[in-house]
Amino acid sequence: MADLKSTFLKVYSVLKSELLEDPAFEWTHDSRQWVERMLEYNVPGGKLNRGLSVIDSYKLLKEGKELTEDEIFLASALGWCIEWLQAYFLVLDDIMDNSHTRRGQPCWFRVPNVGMIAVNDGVLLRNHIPRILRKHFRDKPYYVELLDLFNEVEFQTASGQMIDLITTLEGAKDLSKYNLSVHRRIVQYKTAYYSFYLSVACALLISGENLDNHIDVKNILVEMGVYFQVQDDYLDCFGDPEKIGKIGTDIEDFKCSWLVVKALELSSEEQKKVLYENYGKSNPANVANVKALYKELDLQGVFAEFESKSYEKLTASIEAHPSKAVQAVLKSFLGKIYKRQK
Ligand code: GPP
Ligand code: MG
Ligand code: MG
Ligand code: MG
Repeated sequence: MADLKSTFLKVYSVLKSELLEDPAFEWTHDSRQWVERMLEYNVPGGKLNRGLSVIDSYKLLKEGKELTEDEIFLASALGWCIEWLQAYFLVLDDIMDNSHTRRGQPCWFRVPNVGMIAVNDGVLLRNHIPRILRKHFRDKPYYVELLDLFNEVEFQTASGQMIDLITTLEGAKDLSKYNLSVHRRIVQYKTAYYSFYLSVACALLISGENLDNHIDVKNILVEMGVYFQVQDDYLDCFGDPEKIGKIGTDIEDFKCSWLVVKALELSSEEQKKVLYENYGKSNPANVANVKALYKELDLQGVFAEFESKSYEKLTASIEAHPSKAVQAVLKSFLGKIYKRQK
């Protein structure tokens, strides 16, 4: 595993060097230095689960057949495209969510002299993906499919982000608009496709598979993605910022988080009043009141219950899949996120 990660990180260095020499632009010392610093700050510092999963899944799909060096490089390059996509989303999401820290450091837009240049850096990160794909996959029979996949998943994510943002306008008017089906729609689109389906879809494409034949796999991964974002919502309030590397802002931001939805479901009229009066305010005293109510309602216990139920359901749907190789891919994903603390 440590070995896989170091091979993966070497591919990052190769891709970074290529991007910094991209012949489509006339580089200067300053421009190259800016992009290099921006990449180092935003691309390789996460858990790398999404990226590493492309290699993992590809191996499992090949059922024990040793991968060639070339195959490992290509799977890694695709893994990095997903990490680039994630970096692009996070740089912009942190501006939109007015967040403070990410991966244990200040959000990129909060770094002195970066500010709103971060918006263009996000655009650049996004544009690096087709540059990488063009350089390494242009001659592959699945090139068009790959471009199409990244485009579709990006569209779904941006649409999810849009509803994540506009739903808060409705919530601010009337908090009772928040419910589990509104929440599900948001998280399915903003998180599940790019965080779960995309890695496996990339592995399937380089294995020569047609994605239309794997809708069942997609459905299971989307369910897993929903579960993953519920964990993210939970950790936003109950996680240790030292471990998750970020300070939560969902309460301040009026987000339709799984926690507020559950709180609305379980509250008495009295408790609802506390929510209505304190949710969506940036004053720390208001935030503390919301957190105290969450504890009073034992949302930690409600979440623990949800977590084990989700695990059981996901395991059952994975075991119903006809292919043992696909089962192994999906189980490996689930194992990586079950009861995660970060
Ligand atoms: C996670 O939401 C969703 C994203 C990071 C997708 C962003 C999409 C864009 C098109 C910018 P979140 O705000 O809960 O994540 P976090 O808790 O990590 O800030
Ligand atoms: Mg967000
Ligand atoms: Mg955010
Ligand atoms: Mg979050």
